[in-house]
Amino acid sequence: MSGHESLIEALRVLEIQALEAVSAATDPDALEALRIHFLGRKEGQISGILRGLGSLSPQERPAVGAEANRVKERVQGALEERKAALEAEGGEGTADFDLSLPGSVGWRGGRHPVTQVIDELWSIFRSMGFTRARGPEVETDWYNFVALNTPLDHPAVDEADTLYLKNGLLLRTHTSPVQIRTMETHEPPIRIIAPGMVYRRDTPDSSHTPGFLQLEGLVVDEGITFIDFKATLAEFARRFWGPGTQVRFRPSFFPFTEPSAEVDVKRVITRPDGTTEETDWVEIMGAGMVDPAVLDNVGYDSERYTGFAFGMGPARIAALKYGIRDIRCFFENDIRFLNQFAQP
Ligand code: 2U9
Repeated sequence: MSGHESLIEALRVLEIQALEAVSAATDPDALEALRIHFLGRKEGQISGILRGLGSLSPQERPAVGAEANRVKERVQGALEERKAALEAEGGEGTADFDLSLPGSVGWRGGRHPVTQVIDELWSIFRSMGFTRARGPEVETDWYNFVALNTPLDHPAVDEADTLYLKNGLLLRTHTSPVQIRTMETHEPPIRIIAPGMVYRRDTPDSSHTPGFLQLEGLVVDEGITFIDFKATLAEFARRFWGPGTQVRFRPSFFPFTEPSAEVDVKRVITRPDGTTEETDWVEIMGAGMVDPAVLDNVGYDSERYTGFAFGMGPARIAALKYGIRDIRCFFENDIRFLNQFAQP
């Protein structure tokens, strides 16, 4: 190998070493050290070869000079490119990483829309002095029907409407047995709400599911009147649906209340996108003054005590509140549906 060939060979080795070192460098100081090592005017390895050109013959000089310049430019270019890349990654002196921005929060799940409604109903009644009562979902004819003044030949007792178990027990068709059990074990004053699952032999459609949540309430004390009944439920309705909500009581019939009423509200729906719509009257609950026969059945003196009761379906309330036309949406657990009710 002649002198100029070995110099060209040395240049190519330096070129490979320099490019590898540049791409491995992780900070600007390291890049500057590499620049001095390879291209520095005094000590630089590549510059050193350029300086030695003088000892070559005039015929050899141009080829080595051209190669040295090519390697020098290539390494110079690689240093600049690497410097720019490090800065773009967020090196010192760049402003593309804003530490003051809030972090991104991962998906956390949230309470089911019907649970949100039950919590809201509960907090309104709690603020009015109610406590929460619970009882079994498997019940007897007595607690589910007879004690509630519903004779066993009443259509609701029929197997077409009620889910019976093999041993003569049944799945409660309302939470009213909870109120009977509470009265059996407590003296007045009674002021309770009973939320829970109830079961009916219904074919599912847009407003029925065979199992559903109910929230019932009961107030019993001396001197409870129809005024207490109307005022409590109207106040509840305005607390839930908004202060200007119109409320009306329509005569109705239930075996366990006398007189009985259905409570309607006229409200304004606010959709998630902020648009609003005024509705017709919609029914939000059934209610009435507790039938004296029911008080007698639990051993209360119905001459001394009076009371009122009410019942509602939280999923139905949630459907009205959110403008959902098919109640089954709440029970299919489609995450795309439920996510719309996620809270911040
Ligand atoms: C006792 C005495 C009386 C509870 C009542 C209703 C009227 C009623 C329905 C609302 C929608 C059931 O879920 S729903 O289908 N409920 O209309 N419930 S009065 O009356 C009682 C309860 C217990 C001891």
